[in-house]
Amino acid sequence: MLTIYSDDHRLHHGAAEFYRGRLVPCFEMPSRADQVLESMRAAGLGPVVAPARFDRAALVRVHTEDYVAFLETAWAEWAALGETGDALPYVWPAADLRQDVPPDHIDGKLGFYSIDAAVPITAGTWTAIKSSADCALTGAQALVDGAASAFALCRPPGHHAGARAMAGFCYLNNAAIAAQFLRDHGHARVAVLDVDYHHGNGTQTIFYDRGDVLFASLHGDPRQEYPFFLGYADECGAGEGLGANRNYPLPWGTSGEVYRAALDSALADMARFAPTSVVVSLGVDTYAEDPISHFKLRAPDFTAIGRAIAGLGVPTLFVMEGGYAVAAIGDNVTAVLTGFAGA
Ligand code: SP5
Ligand code: ZN
Repeated sequence: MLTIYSDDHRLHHGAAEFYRGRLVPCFEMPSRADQVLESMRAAGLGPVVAPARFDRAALVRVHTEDYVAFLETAWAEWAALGETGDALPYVWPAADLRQDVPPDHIDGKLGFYSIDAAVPITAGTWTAIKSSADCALTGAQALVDGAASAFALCRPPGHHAGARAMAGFCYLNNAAIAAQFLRDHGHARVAVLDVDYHHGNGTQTIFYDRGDVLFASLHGDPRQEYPFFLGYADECGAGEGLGANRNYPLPWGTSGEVYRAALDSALADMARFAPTSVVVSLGVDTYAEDPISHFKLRAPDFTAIGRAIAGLGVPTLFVMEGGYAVAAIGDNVTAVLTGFAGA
């Protein structure tokens, strides 16, 4: 399987995120991607190539023009204040406030264009997130060119990012950008399967009213788990997208066995949709030892996930999302991909 990877991810290294009243070190760190790359190479899963460069037209197919412009210039505007540490938001246009006027000042913009405070912007963030999106686009291009599968080793991840909002370590929604690219290049129906531990709120909202992109997600129940305010089972899509959104919230403590039963249901939804290609938002933060999550999956469960996805028999792009047990992240990702390739 072709892997697409760029060293540019190392240019994004946030110092801290806000959690329970304190700034805590970021769980989303460069060593994550390094570990995945090392395991992929050790497993001999196929060639690793650098991404091609795509222009911003592919980004603004799913993100708003003003949001992409914000991401491009945020660090420069922050640094112009004399700040040298990471840019972080501190005020948001929540209920009762104006949500229709983007502010001019960077402090206002950071809140206007975000959902939470787990999205540090550093000097190298734009370069890293652009390269991460290019990895996903290069993988999508490989499918357009006839590949049966590809793995975009994206970092930073993307599935919490909405059309005009960063959140949960995510800035550009790599999976959504890739899915839209597939739609724009001959794929009539694209299914996005999100197996990250957290609900892919960004991907859901981007495609919620569309019938040409199915979104199916298994994740920690939002009653208990981030992002809390989306990801319930009764969110089924709207308008032409009615029926093309499927959420499988699962409780803390979910075992591999229970997880696989839910996955089979999600895969059945996808099979009925008859996709021409599949994008998998591949998070392995469902792992039993993950430091911020509460499912109980182990390596054999990851192999089984890959094998089950292969059962769809459709060209498939894997896009890296979360997974914070750094020592195991590479082996867990490799287990999914070898399970898929060996099926
Ligand atoms: C892509 C992805 O997986 N994003 C996850 C974002 C989760 N953000 C909230 C995490 C809360 C951190 N909890 C720390 C618990 C330490 N014991
Ligand atoms: Zn996650």
